[in-house]
Amino acid sequence: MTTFLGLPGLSGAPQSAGTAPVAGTEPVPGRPTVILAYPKIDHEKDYVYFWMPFSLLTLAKPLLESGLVNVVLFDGNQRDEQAWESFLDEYVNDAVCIGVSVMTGGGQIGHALDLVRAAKKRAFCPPVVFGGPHVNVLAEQTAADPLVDAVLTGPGQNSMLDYVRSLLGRVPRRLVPGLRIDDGERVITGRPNPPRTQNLGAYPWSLLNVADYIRDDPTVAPRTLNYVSSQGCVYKCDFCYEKIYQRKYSAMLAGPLLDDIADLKERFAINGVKFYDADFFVNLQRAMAFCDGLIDRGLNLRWAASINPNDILKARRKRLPLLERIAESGCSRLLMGVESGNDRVLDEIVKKEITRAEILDVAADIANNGILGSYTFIVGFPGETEAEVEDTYTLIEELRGLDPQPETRVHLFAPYPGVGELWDKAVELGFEPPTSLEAWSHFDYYTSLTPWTSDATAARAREQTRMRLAPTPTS
Ligand code: B12
Repeated sequence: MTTFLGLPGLSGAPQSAGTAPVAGTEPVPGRPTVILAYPKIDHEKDYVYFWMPFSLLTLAKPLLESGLVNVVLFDGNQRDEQAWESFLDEYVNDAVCIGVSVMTGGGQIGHALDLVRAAKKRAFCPPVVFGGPHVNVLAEQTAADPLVDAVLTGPGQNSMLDYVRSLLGRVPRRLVPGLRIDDGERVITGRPNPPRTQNLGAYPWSLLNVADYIRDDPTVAPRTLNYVSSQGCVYKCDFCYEKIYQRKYSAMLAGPLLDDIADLKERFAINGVKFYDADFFVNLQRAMAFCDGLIDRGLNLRWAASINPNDILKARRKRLPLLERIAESGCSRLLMGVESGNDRVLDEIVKKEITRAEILDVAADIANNGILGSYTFIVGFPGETEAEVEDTYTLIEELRGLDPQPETRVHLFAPYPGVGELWDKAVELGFEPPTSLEAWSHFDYYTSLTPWTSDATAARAREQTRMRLAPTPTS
């Protein structure tokens, strides 16, 4: 039994996520309500974490700041279908719309459609608008689903408020960024919503019960909270969803980020932060300033984040003591997508802009600074040979010789919709993608094998995945 099944809300115990009236977000009488829903993700076996839905906190902020609407947030990872019914009882009649966030895979689309079906059974259901990573790659297909009234492509903090304004008759629909409405008879589109994001940080935490998201993370600290401080990525890895940001990158400055972290520490007594930025270290000056700030302010936190190996090489070229400062400031773990141990695959297929030798060098540097490296790999790329896969496993073996011994995680290549040449290649080689939103709801990255990936390959990848064990559930 994993921890998330034992959480309040899923066991039927009363709890407050999203419903308690809280400072700064109390509903103002007379204002319409925007319902934001983060559907449940069916976690892979033994994965005990889910985290605060920054996808929706990011949207909620400009909505609340506008003073136009009340916002309520439902997290399906915390609360079950029965709780959704009660939530609808309380809010749906005053709602101007329901905003739903979806990523591809993990069963989230299926759970999203279940939430919407329940809402549409009501005597009154406002328009349902979908957004999120899946929409950002398959907007047209998502908008065509009969349960979906509209989609908003791109950063929601730049579009959701205008969509709400359009529903309130204050903005014409053609001016809503990223809007697409397809009712089966006609299609209405808004203006483009560029991938540049911004407006991050100082989120309306009180829409959630933050305490419910604090985790005992053995690789970080006993009271760890997640955080997202940037969006986008500047690298070109060909399999990655982040390419939809067209290598545009927006990040909070170190000062406001430190203010936010200090505030969370003060309010919720956290002692660890796990950053879920695609790459926390794109801007090296920001990263160094963040580390300095943690030390100068005496925040005494442990933290973890993702890094691209090229960030470390770049820091060396600039003679910045990046890893030293990261370690000194309390970073306990760095997550790095290594992808392959073969130079042809790294160069031609992944476009990782790094060699096997450089990876080994960078990983040794991370270990020498006492930081736990957590390295992820992908096997089963289209066109990858057995010998090339073997190189990945020998690299894993070499990395395991480091002290502290790194975590290693081997993923099977899964084509992500619309991303890069690898998607086209996979389709060419016989991968049959789902053709509707409903069909995507059954798609699971961990079991949907590409035609050229054997069960033996999948079993070996599982066997070579070695992560520090998650804590035992206490309740
Ligand atoms: C945290 C996280 C998770 C958490 C879940 C989140 C949670 N709250 O518990 C966990 C760890 C469970 C998770 C799981 C998975 N994840 Co995940 N995850 C992330 C991560 C690292 C951060 C998400 C986040 O908070 N981002 C910050 C917010 C602000 O950005 P955002 O979500 O994109 O939201 C913006 C827009 O998309 C849009 N938007 C979002 N929702 C909505 C809703 C509306 C109405 C509107 C208008 C707009 C809108 O506006 C937002 C603000 O700009 C992202 C990568 C990343 N850095 O974003 C991957 C990512 C979302 N995950 C991804 C995937 C595929 C998965 C998995 C399904 C598979 C996998 N291999 O990891 C698994 C689930 C599998 C399983 N069975 O366990 C992909 C999604 C790709 C896609 N095409 O959908 C991403 C992008 C990673 C990647 N680079 O490939 N994930």
